[in-house]
Amino acid sequence: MPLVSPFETSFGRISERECIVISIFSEGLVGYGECVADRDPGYAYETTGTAWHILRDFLIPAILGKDIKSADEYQEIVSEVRGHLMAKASLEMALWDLFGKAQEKSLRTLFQGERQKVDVGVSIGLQNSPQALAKVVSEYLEQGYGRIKLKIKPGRDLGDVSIIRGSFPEIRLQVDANSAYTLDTAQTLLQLDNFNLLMIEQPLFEDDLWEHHKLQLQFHTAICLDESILSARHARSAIEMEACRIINIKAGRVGGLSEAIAIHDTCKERGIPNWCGGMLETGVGRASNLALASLPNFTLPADISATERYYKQDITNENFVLNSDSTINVPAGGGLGVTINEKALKTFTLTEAIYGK
Ligand code: OSB
Ligand code: MG
Repeated sequence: MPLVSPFETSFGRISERECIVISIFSEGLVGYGECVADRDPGYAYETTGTAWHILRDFLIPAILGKDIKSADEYQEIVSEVRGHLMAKASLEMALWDLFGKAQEKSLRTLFQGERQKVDVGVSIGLQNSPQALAKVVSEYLEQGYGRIKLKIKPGRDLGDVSIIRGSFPEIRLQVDANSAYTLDTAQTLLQLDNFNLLMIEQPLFEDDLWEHHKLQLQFHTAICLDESILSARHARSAIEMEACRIINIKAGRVGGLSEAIAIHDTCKERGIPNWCGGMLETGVGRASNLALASLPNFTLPADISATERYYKQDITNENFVLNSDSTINVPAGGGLGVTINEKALKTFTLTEAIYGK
């Protein structure tokens, strides 16, 4: 699916999003899921290719024809597959959609989410110059986004942030490095403490909890972990180690909505705020993110933007729009609360496979 504009991060540039859309057929209903893995292994090791392989050869055969009543039962069955959390999460999302549709309840209701609308922001990729970045930021502010996230990488950090902070002294601003620094190279980032940022997201490598602890000791600004947190256990370790003060949750990254909720609960008990991250999802994944972000400990603005920020044509009939208070409504219909635009889905489909008993 072509993005409205290319999205560039420290790990690469994406102009088109490639993803796997899951349909599970059961008892006359269809549940939809989206796999957040992209074509390239930039953000994480999983790709559409690895997810396709794991789904086809392991996860789908493990669940076909089985009577599965809960996400926990599903996770028990697929626990024989190590890792591949994005592949696992995509099937879990489709199961949740089915559970909700069968009970005629929204995912928000099933999760006991408290919000009907979610505070959101926009994540802005690296631009060609700080001037170009300032223009993009001002356009999103005009559209009504109340929180801006800038992507940074070595050489494109302090300069970009100081121009944006200088031009917009009052806005809620945060940065995301996607693991582009080491403890050594991150020393230049310490000057970010002067820019009143909400947080700095994932400065160091994903398996470096202890290094993040050392860096957090040097920073006044809160460190937020994204890539490092793959489970509630990781969240607990990171919190006990004081490796971060905020945790971003993406259901795809952690193996599914059930683990995402477990991380939320772990953080809530320990007074660590959460926010819902994004992976440039289609309307299917965005609906899932909104349901998750309705939970009470998601107290910081989500990376869930309006459909038009990502796609001219989405694969859902519903388009998500930004409210004037920088929120997006949580879908209220059964399951994910979205319907598929079959024609659009067909237009974008590269390959399709059907499995059944
Ligand atoms: O690190 O948060 C990230 C997009 C793709 C991969 C990783 C990230 C992102 C974003 C975009 O920041 C968030 C969105 O979907 O709006
Ligand atoms: Mg991130």
